[in-house]
Amino acid sequence: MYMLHSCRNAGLSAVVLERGSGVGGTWYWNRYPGARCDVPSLEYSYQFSDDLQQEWEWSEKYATQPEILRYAEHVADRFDLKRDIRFDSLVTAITFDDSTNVWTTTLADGELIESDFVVSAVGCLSSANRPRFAGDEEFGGRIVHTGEWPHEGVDFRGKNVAVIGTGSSGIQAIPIIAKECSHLTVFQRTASYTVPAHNAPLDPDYVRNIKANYSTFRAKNMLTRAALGGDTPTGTQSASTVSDEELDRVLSERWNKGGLLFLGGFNDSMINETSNQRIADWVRDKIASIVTDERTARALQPDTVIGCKRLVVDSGYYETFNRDNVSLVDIGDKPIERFTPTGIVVDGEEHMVDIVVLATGFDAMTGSLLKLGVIGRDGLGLADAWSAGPANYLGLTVHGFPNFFMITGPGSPSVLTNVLVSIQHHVEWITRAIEHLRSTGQRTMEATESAQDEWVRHVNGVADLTLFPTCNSWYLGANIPGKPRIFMPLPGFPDYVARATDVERSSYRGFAFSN
Ligand code: NA7
Repeated sequence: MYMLHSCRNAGLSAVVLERGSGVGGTWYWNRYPGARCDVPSLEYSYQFSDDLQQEWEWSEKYATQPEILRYAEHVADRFDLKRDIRFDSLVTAITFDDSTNVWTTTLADGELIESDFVVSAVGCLSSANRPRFAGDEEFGGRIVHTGEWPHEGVDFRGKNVAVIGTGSSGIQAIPIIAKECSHLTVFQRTASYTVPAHNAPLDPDYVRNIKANYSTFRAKNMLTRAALGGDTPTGTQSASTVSDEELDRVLSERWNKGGLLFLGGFNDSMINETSNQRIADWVRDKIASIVTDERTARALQPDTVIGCKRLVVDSGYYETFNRDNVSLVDIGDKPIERFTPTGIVVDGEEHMVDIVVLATGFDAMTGSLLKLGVIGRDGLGLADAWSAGPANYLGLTVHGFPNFFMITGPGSPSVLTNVLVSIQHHVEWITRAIEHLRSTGQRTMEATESAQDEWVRHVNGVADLTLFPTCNSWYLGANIPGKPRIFMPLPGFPDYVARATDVERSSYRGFAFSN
């Protein structure tokens, strides 16, 4: 939506093609109970219009999916965006013509649309991962995926429910479903670390204060590693050297405050194994102190690096396992054997189930991009170009694909940041690049192979300085069988912005232009 607005401001004619029937992207599809943003509302919002950020009133510290969807609707209406958004428009191919330098986009109904530029805004977590299980076609109940939730909702009353998956979506949905259903069985392959949200209605004085200084607040956030939480600076100590008392003091303070900045209590949580281990031990103890059944508590204690998979922010997750109508089935060592017409079998035991909720995540970062069927110069397919992983330059462009841009693509900080801030940065960078082409009378720009190779080395080099590559996360593509194992996002927002700005100021070093 911001790309469209920005194109209009630059005097370009643009059309948005959207497979959904409404705006909102991730907030349009993920309507499962408990769906909520893990970035505070006053930060997870557009900042391109001061009028917009002054007039919109968020009700809670962390906004729910319906509230964010209402916000997206409001933005679309306020800036009259819908007249250039074509809903229910599934893109099946995007092909570059080398002789005319024109892109042709094909829709599922066969319609062809020509353009000079294509900008992908398909999102990082938008291609649902729907694993198949033996016998699932014989299952007599209902199977729903959190990322493709039915618009009319799901009635759990009186039902035996299974949730498969304990990432952010499962962890948000589980406490709500547990309160409504007859019995909930949680099938957990890997335990996640989650910290409480301590969500609450927003204090009007706090909101007034932020709104009075919104640009300073935004600017401070942009200077942090994750473009998030500038008012809560990262600690200056190493967790590896502080006393047990100091460790407990810092982590308790962060835990009681709640949210993703928990790991920012120390300056080396994600780069120092000892530090990470001490923080993880502290959280494991916390889990044991909340969950009353010892066996369940042990199963809920993760043994991986904390923060390696995206930290989750919850409301009453661990407490939910103290309910009589909730049970945990650990499928880490003994996977689901099969579905039957009436349930799910693990280790020879059938768990009776009426509704299965797949909270099994997404083919992250590249899934939706590759589904676009992009064919670049010389007939090169994006899927072929990326057979060994998503090689690109600045996370914005790909060698062999002139005038094709990605918003929050792999190779950029994207999912490691407040993504609204990353989106804004990319939209503005892309708009200026197009304006540069027009003002210099050139037709196309394309990343050179050497600039791209160097960028790939840079992204890998930064990731290797951290503990991120140590577990089977979706950042690495490890959740999708057969996907190349490459750390896709680039940690560190300010350094990234500096590099992207530097490229721009050098008249686009690393790009080749043609007329
Ligand atoms: P995630 O974080 O990818 O979580 C998916 C969960 O589903 C995770 O626990 C997976 O276990 C589990 N999973 C995936 N496939 C299977 C199969 N085949 N069998 C059993 N369990 C499986 O997705 P979410 O939707 O929760 O969150 C995605 C992001 O959205 C989140 O980080 C926020 O940024 C918003 P695994 O860990 O792979 O062993």
